[in-house]
Amino acid sequence: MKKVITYGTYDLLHIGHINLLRRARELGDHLTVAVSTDEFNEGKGKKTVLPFPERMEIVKSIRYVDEVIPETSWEQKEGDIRNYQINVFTMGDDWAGKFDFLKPLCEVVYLERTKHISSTQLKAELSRLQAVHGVLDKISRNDLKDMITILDRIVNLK
Ligand code: C2G
Repeated sequence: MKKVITYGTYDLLHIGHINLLRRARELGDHLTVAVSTDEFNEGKGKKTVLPFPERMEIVKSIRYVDEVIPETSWEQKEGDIRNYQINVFTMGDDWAGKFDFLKPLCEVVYLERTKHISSTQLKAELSRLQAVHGVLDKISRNDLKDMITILDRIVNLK
């Protein structure tokens, strides 16, 4: 059995993650995903929206994933590759070259990253929407109607 491993935060799951996991699984017959713990993410300077147990459960429920383990440190990869008899290590190519030191232990594959989406972008979009809602909550319905009327007149100025 050809075993594959990949590592990541997997916060606010999106199509970029799914594309990665699908292609990672296609590299072998079994995919293990090491999901970053909240503590490890703090070390990465990443504040996640979803807590670690939920991110683990979500990743485990994906059809391409056979096993999930915690990622608690940068140094665990070599041990994981040995302990789980891994044949292929893979990551998105935003990490290209960063894990070549694993080449003596297993195949190292960098998969093309899905463009135009990231958990960071989704978080920024969510906070923008919250800001808009925050403003709208402070405006009465009548004031909002007046503003729409005024905007309508401006837009339809002949
Ligand atoms: N990814 C992708 N396309 C995107 C976003 C992410 O292919 N649009 C890939 C990343 O390259 C990574 C995986 O999805 O391989 C998980 O991405 P993150 O959750 O952002 O993981 P990251 O913070 O990069 O953690 O030890 C390695 C680290 O834990 C990687």
